[in-house]
Amino acid sequence: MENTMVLNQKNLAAIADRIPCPAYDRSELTAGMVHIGVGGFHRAHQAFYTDNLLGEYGVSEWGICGIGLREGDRKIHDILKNQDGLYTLIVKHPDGTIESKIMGSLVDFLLGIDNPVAVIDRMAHPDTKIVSLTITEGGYNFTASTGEFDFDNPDIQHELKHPDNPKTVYGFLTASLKKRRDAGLPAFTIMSCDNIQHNGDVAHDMLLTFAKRQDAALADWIEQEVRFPNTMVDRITPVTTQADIDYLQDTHGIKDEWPVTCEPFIQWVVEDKFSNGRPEFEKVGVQFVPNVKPYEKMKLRLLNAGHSVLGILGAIHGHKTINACLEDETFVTYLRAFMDKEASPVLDAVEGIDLNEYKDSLVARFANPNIKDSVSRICSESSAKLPKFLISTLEENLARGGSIQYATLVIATWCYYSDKGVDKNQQSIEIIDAMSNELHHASKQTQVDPLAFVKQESLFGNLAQNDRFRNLYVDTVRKIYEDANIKKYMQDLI
Ligand code: CS2
Repeated sequence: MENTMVLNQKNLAAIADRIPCPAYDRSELTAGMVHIGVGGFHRAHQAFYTDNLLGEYGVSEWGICGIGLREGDRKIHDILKNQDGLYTLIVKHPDGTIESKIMGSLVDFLLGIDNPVAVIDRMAHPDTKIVSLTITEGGYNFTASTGEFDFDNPDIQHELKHPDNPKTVYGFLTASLKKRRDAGLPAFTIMSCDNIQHNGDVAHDMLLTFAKRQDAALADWIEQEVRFPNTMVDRITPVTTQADIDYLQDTHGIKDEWPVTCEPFIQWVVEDKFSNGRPEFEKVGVQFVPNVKPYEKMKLRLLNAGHSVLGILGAIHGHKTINACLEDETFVTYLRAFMDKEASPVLDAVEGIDLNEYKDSLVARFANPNIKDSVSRICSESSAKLPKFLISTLEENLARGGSIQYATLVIATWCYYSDKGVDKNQQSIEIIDAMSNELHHASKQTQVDPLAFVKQESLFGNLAQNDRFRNLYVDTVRKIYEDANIKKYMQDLI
């Protein structure tokens, strides 16, 4: 398309002739929310709901200031700065329809590594009423099997000694809350939007553990003043590809350096407990409930675990995307068997939700051929995901004498995956995991000690000591090491 327009505030009026743009006055917005961890998911989810709210109800005090705490956040920071916080959300429907819209809810972006004081000041600003988080499962700094806060983390050690020069989310939260307390300002709400069961409770427990060690009086104030709602968040948001960037340029003549793509489905269930007010998100479809826990568990143990089942088995089989797995009858049947026979029996009933319909909808969402969610995204950081999504289901089934075979095949395959880094056709697999060295080292011992991988207690607790599990696991991992034709073993179980 001729006459490409760079996405920024100056060009917005002209871009609005091409695709829908924010019609509200962005110059009026203040940042009632500060969000740490502006990845694709935040931009497809909370920032999307916020954009809808700002557009439909003109509530100018609920803009979002993005915060990045890691060097890895610099790229998104620089791009969003150049684009005045604007970006395109590209919603891809299963029938091939694509809806693109410019989002305007991000009003500023700060980098903690460049200017920690600016970040603290922004969080301590009277306008800030909520600090929300998508810092990933690994960002909460606890040991997966025990849930204990990890004080050995050198950044945490640094923050304990230098509270004015924070590095992690915990140091920034305590520094800014201290400033608010000292200035007589109300506390903000801390709203976790990560895929962790009881994410608000976890954020509370971890922050309080840290704060007690850093400043006991402050910890008391936090305990009394800060609310930590649990939330269940959901929208499949694949990694943005060059093809998505080109699509915008070719189809609409818009140059956006980092658009976000996602599925049409979206859900957000939030506990209605806030320290200092909240946006009326219920007006744009957010569900506020007294207790979010059954929803979270259902989502993590079916959607996220289902993803991991497909991702790990699919990676070794050689499928590149989740929808490719769903085009393969063996994978569809296996996924459904895992959900019906292992995940569902240990779920609590969720009022108003028919579990069968929910599972059908997941299968349909995974099959969306336009989403092309990569298996490598799903498998990334499995060491932070599987303990919560899959291993907990397995442990609960062991305790009740339930089926464990579907999850065990996934764990044995994960061992092979971590060891070999190739699929069954010897094609290499890119492993993205903060624990990849440890995983590789442990899995490499499998030939000498078949239980070596599951003896990693930080991930598996004492699973390796359970007779029923160990017998099945040893048998399964041996077979996979003899012949990595994973589909054969899947078919044996369905
Ligand atoms: C995925 C999630 O890799 C993963 O953990 O299951 O990113 C998933 O796409 C989102 O939680 C959907 O809400």
